[in-house]
Amino acid sequence: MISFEGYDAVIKKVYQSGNEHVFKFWDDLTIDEKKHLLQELSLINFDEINELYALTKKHIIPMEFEPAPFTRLPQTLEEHKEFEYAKQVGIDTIKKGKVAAFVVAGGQGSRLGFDGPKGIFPIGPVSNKTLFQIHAEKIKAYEKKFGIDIPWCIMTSESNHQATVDYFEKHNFFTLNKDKVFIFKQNMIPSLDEQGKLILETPYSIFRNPDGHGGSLTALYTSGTLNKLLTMGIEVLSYFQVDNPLVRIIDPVFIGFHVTHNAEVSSKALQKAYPEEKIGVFVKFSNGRIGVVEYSDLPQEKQYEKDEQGNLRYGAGSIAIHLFNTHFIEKIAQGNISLPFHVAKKSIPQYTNNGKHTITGYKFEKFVFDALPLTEHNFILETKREEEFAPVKNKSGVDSVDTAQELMIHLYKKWLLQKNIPVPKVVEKIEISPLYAVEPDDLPDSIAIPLQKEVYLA
Ligand code: UD2
Repeated sequence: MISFEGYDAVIKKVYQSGNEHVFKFWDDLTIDEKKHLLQELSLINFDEINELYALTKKHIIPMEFEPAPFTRLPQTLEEHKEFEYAKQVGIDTIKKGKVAAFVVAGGQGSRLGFDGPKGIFPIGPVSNKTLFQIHAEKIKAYEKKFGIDIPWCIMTSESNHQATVDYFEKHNFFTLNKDKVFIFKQNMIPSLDEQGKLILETPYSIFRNPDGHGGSLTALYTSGTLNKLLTMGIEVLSYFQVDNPLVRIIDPVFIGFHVTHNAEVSSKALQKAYPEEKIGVFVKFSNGRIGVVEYSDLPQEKQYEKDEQGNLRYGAGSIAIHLFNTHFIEKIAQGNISLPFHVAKKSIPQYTNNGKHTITGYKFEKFVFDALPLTEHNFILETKREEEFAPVKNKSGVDSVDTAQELMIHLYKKWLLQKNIPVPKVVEKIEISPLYAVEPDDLPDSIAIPLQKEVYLA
């Protein structure tokens, strides 16, 4: 057994758990590298590791479920009145400074073939603005509209935290009040090989992956961000994913319904475009709780099942837009209530005598929508796909840069049309800066759109 002053207990645990292979390169390490490895190991909870590995062997039989009820888009006069009332409540809540924004941005742009935080990916079809800039400018616009500061929480992960902070600093936080932009890291969790053992990433570090966006609730708490929000009187956290440039970050109607329903979590739903679409679906479990079943866990027969009208029975898809009550997050975090881990079999680079080799192993992630079944009160609101969802996942094909940009252009044209502002035929691409209009109502009554192929209204 190796030894190192001050770390005897850690070393013992590593041997007891059968992970002594992590010391394979021990004799070649410098003192600092040895310390680094032992420090990483000291943070590992080996009981948890055993539980995670046990998960990979378990055949989890999902609880029975049926489609979840949701509030549809208004159709009747009565429903329109309800939406109008919710909007007023929402505006009131926002103006009282009770709402903050929260983006999860722990993922890398690897599926996009982009080396860096996904938020730095340029997506503006004309402006080339990055996802982060578009989100920041939306928040700026809402601040102006409602006459208040809107705190913004940004969750990063170990691999992109510094690059994210540097980016915001370089751009002066896009003129947002930097004291109200909270950038914090999510936690990491070791990945395991097929035998349930730790994996070396370098001779002196363990391969770990971010613990999923479900780790965000704990990270908000442990980073001290939640406490700051509570001190500021923030009651509602508007949660979204970095890869959706169409997200309506501050939506009065949604917020109003959340408040009037006394919801701990509220979510937006839209009709799935096709059965195989890669979004989770809202369900009601047999114990009466509401939740989301991820697309990869939805049994195939349910994926294609139709209702009497010929629509997908499990058609209410989750686009990862939620509102969280800050006291609910506090309750979860303080109560040490852990969301469940999901297992994914993935290729993982392992450090060996001959350099890095890819092995098959297990990564573990928490999903934020697993907080839904923990709620006493929740609310699901239908929304229009073309107005709120343009996921940027892939380099090409479905949910790609091209499709997202097309959806953006399509929405901006629709806004102008709603205002009876004609878009000349020669215009192929049009983009509206959030600082010019964050909602169609913000557009002036008349705009002379220049006769050119690409137009940016800013
Ligand atoms: C997610 C949802 C899916 C649907 C879709 C909409 C899950 C499991 N699936 O699918 O149901 O709503 O989005 O676009 O939620 N992230 C972190 N830390 C992590 C992992 C992810 O911050 O450890 C962020 C990531 O930066 C991104 C978001 O979470 O903003 C979603 O991650 P993803 O692209 O891996 O999720 P996806 O497309 O599988």
